[in-house]
Amino acid sequence: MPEKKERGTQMKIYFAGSIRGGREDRELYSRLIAYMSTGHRVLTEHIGHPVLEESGSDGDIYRQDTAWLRECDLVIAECTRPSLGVGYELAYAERYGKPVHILYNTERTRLSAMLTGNPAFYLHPYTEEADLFPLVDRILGNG
Ligand code: 6K6
Repeated sequence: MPEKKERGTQMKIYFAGSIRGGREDRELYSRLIAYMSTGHRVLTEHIGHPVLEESGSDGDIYRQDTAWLRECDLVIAECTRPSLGVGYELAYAERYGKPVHILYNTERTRLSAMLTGNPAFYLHPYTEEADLFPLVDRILGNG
């Protein structure tokens, strides 16, 4: 993972990634969250944790995550691994006027037309993980 330059205003980032949709990309989420956390605050840093504790009820999770979605400055979602929860979060963020950035590996997924066809979303197709870090810098205004 490249070292990140610290510059600009600290933002509150809601990072979205699959949980019950499948944890295959968990380590990628973790690397992205670590990278974004230098200089910014990731509200959902647990998305990259190796073991997720089921500490509260599903209602608690919904209330906390929707509160963070209303509070955040922007949403960055890694959507290669399809997840109903992430899809819901993207629509929720759109409803609250939040900028939504969608990262997806075009060699591993054909993203839903409900995302690629939505002009409100910023789409960021990629094929190499290394390309993600400069991409994230551009999204966050660091590069
Ligand atoms: C532990 C094990 C399974 O679930 C947990 C705790 N669950 C969650 N904690 C926090 N956020 C969650 C949880 N489950 C889903 N989310 C939110 O939905 C996250 O913000 C993810 O971006 C998204 C994942 O949705 P699914 O449908 O893949 O679970």
